[in-house]
Amino acid sequence: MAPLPTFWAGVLYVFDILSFSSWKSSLSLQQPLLKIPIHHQAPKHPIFEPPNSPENEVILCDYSAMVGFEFCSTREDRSCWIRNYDTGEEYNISTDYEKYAPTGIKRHYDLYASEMSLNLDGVEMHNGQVFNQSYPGPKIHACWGDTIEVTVYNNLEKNGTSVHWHGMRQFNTPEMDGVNAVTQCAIAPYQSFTYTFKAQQYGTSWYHSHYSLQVCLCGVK
Ligand SMILES: [Cu+2]
Repeated sequence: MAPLPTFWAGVLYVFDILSFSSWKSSLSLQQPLLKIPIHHQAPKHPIFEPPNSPENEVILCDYSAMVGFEFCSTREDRSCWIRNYDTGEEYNISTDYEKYAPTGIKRHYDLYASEMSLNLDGVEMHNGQVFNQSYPGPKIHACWGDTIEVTVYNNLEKNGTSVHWHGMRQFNTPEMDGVNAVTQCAIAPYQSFTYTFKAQQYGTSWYHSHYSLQVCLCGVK
């Protein structure tokens, strides 16, 4: 069997964005979780520091749409996420997230699929496929219950593409599952498609192209 012809990199992780050299400036807007300084946050807004993360890698959540709810998670104990102290209602580690999730905010990201030279294992590959000129691609952060909106621009010269958000159930949004030929047509070269779905499940997962052998074009969310 022929080796994979190309590698795609990108990731939809729920954390930070790595440095992308020349792409850095244009992508800095893609850090919606970092743009508000902590000391400006009302205490009721959850502030989550991912384990072992750099000091500035802090995720700020916004549940202001949920009147009466306050943050009940602490650095030492994440079993409770948010709580309405008047009604006792909670979103916590025991909540069935297949059915219930908080209401957060919308977070937008842009992914640009393109080709570049990659040397991942000592062999130069001239037609590597990457997201945002980076391997792996940018992390995508969101808080539980946020709406994630990602516009994928296909700048691949000769390939269609689509992006699958691994680990997301896509309940009520099956058309956003990113499986070309099943839930959507491939995004044609130099066309774009915007995926919109709710972060119903929390945790860390990855995103990847679902077009033929492009599965290695991936990232973390
Ligand atoms: Cu997958």
